[in-house]
Amino acid sequence: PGRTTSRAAALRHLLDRPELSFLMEAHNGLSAKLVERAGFEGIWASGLSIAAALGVRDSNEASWTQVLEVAEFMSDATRIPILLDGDTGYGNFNSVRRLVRKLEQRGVAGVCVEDKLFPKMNSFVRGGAQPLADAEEFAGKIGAAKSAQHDPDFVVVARTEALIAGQGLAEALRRAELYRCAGADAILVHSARSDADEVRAFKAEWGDRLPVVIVPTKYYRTPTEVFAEDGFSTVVWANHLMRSALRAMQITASTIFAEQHLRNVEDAVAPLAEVFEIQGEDELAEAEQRWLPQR
Ligand code: SPV
Ligand code: MG
Repeated sequence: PGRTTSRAAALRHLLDRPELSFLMEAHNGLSAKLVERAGFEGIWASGLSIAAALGVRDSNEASWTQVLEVAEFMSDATRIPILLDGDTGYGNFNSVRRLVRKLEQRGVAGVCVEDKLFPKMNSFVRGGAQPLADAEEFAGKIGAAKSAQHDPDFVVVARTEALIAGQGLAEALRRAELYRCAGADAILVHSARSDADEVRAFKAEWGDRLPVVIVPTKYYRTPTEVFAEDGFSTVVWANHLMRSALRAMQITASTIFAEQHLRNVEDAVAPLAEVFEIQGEDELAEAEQRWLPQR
């Protein structure tokens, strides 16, 4: 895509092109590889899923450098672009500048930052009690993020939680416009409703000022064609590998615990040969032939 092959350029293309694009959640190197192998063009490095996989809450209990380490494993494991869920940016405008530089160094194509307060809480817990950042302060954060990038294609997505916080469409639009003026490359508008009405109303009013990203975790019944027809840019499937891994691991753990043998589990889990293939053991064997003394 585009004039360069950088992953940031590839992410920018996914956001800017007229056809709908999809980002699939991953939370570690393995899940990132599986996203790529499934055919997806980009990865959503989900804050919720990374936290859950680390065994902590989605409340900035993992430090930002711990998240960065996970993102680096995901980046090393794949070639497709990664959009990191950067929560609130882990601090103020200055924290976001440093985050952007570190993400670029580690091959992450873009970051999404949301207009809540640090430490954040997940958008779906304790609905309503979601204090928003001051809009002007957050716009400064977006501008600072844009000023920090070295690769002109690095993507900064501004996410507004105005609808999550129950502040209504007008406030969501007001905030999105401030963030656009501050230099955001795209707007993510989030909703906790079980229908897509409020994000569709947002898109109708917003038009094509900037690409709009949505996360239909709660309005999963809305047909994807509706999002395409409305002209949304990108759909994020935000947590479904973490949730599928959780269920699969629960079943395997409880089966082995109950049965105290592996006979009923072996055929239900991935063969070890597949694990080695995904890890690239073949390449290491070849490299050993080449680089170790052959006696
Ligand atoms: C995430 O995947 O961490 C997100 C999306 O931010 S949500 O969990 O819906 O807030
Ligand atoms: Mg998140």
